[in-house]
Amino acid sequence: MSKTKRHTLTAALPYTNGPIHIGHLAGVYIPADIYARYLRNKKCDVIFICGSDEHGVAISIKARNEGITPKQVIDKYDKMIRDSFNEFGISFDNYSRTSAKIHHETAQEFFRDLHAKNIFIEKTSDQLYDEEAQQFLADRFVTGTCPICKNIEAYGDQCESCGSSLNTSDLINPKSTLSGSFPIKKRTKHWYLPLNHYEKFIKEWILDGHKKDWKTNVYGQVKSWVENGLQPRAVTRDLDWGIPVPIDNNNGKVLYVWFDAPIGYISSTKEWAKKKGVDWKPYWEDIDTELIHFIGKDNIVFHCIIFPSMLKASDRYILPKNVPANEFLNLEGNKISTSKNWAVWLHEYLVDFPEKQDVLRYVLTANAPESKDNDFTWKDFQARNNNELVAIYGNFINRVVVLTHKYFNGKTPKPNNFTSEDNEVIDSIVCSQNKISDSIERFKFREALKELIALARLGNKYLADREPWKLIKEKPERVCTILYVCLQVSGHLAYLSEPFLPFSSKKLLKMLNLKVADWNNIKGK
Ligand code: B3M
Ligand code: ZN
Repeated sequence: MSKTKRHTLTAALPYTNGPIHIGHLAGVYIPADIYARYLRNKKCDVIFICGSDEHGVAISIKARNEGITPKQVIDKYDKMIRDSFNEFGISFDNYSRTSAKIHHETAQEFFRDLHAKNIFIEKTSDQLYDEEAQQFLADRFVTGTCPICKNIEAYGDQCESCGSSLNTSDLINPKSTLSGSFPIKKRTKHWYLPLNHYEKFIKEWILDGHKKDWKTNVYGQVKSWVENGLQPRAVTRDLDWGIPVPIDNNNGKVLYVWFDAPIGYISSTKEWAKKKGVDWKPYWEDIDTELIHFIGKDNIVFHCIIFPSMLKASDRYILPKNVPANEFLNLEGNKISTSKNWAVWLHEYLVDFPEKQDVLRYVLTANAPESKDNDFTWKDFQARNNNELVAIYGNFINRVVVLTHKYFNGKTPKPNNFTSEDNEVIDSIVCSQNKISDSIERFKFREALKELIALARLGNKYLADREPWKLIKEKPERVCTILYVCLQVSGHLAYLSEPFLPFSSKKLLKMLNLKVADWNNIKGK
C-alpha cells in the first residue's frame, strides 16, 4: 500500500425506498467495512463515508404506492437502514442523508460552479409526458422494451436485466407507470453534462492508467461504455421531489438523483468534519488522499464515468484511486428483488438469528460475488457456519481457553524450549498477517478470510498433534510451551479477525485480556 497520507472510503448511498438486504451487505458494505477496519488497525488516517440516498423517482413511486409522502418514506427507511448498519457493525465515520440541508447546499453549489464554468449544454427537447397524470415521465415513471436485450420491463433510466443505462427516449413502446397510458411528447428544457467532452480523459485515466489495478469487471464495463461513445446526459428532471435546480426561474426542475447523490459523499464528509472540528477539504482535494468507492456493478457507470467527469469539470477534487465494484448476490438461485420481496432483510435475519451478525458477515465474505454473480443458499450458510466458523475457528479457541483454565488457571504459561514445530507455527502467524494484509489491499476479501481460517486450522492441527493432555503429568513444562504457542495463535486470530468478525474479535480479545492491536506491531512471539 503506497504511504498515502489519508484515505477517503465511500460506500454507495442506499436508496431509502426499502430496507437493506444481504445483497447490499455482500456487494458493498461488508467489503467496505473490512477495508476501513483494516486501515484503522494499521493506524491510518481514514474516513468511511456513507448516507441515505433520498431523491429519485423510486421514492416518489414508493410514496404513491403506500399513500404517504416521499418525506414519510425516506424517514421510515432512513431509520431502518441506519439501524441495520449499526446492528451489523458497518463502522461508518459518518452516515448522512441527501435530504439534509448541508447536502442540498453542497449539491447546488456544485451545480452552480459547473454552470458558471459553462460546462452544461442547455437543450430543449421532446420528452415523454403523461397527459392523464399531467407529468413528465422520467426514469422509473416509464417502462418499455429495452433496445439492447428486449427486456419488456426496462425502466426509463436503466434496464435491470442487462444493466444498460438508458434514456426514456431509448425505450420501445414506452408506457407510464403512473397511469398506464401511452405518453405523448412535450417540449422541455434540461441541462446536460457533455460526457462526450470527457471521453479522452476517461480513456487516459482509466483505460490506459488503471488497466492493471482495477478489477476486470469494472474495467470491462468502462471500456464498453467508452467504445460505444459517451453521450451528453441530462442532469436535471421535471419532478416534484428532489433538489431544486439553483438557477432563477428553473420552472420547478430538480437535479437528477444521480447528479446529486455522489455529491452526497462530499456533503457527508463536510458533516463529519464539522462534528470533528476539522477541515474536510484535504479528504477531497489533496492528491495525497486515496479515494476508494465501494459499490455494486449497477453503479459502475456513475462512479467511473459520470461522477469523475463532474469532478474533473469542477477542477477542484481528486479522482478515485480504485472502484472495486462487486457483482450481484442471488438468493437460492434467483435474483434478489426488493419489489418482489425476494430477499433476506437484515432486520429480519436478527430476529431469526439473534447475535449472529458475524456468522452472516463470515458467509457473505466467504461467498462474496467479487468477480462474478454468486448465490446465497441457506444450505451453504449452515455448512460454512458448522464446518468452518464453529468446527475450525470456534473449536480451536474453545479448546485453548478450556485447557489454559484447566492447567494454568486461565493464565498464559511461560514457555520453555521451542521445537521446530513450535517455531513453524509461530512464524506462520506473521506470514498469515502479511498474506491477509496483501489480500485486503487488493480488495480480495474472500482470499483474506481464507488465510484467517487457514491460521485457525493450523492452530487446531498443532494442538491435536501435540496432545498436551497426554503430557501434563510427565512433561508439564512441555505443556506450558504448547499452550503458550496456541495462545499466541489465538491472540493473533483475535487481532486478524477484527475487520471480518468484529463482534467475535471483541469477545475473544476480552476473553484473552488483549486490546485491539496495531497491525504495524504484530509479531509472532
Ligand atoms: N442509491 C444505490 C443503487 O443504485 C444508489 C447509489 C448511490 S451512490 C452515490 O441501488
Ligand atoms: Zn436490457
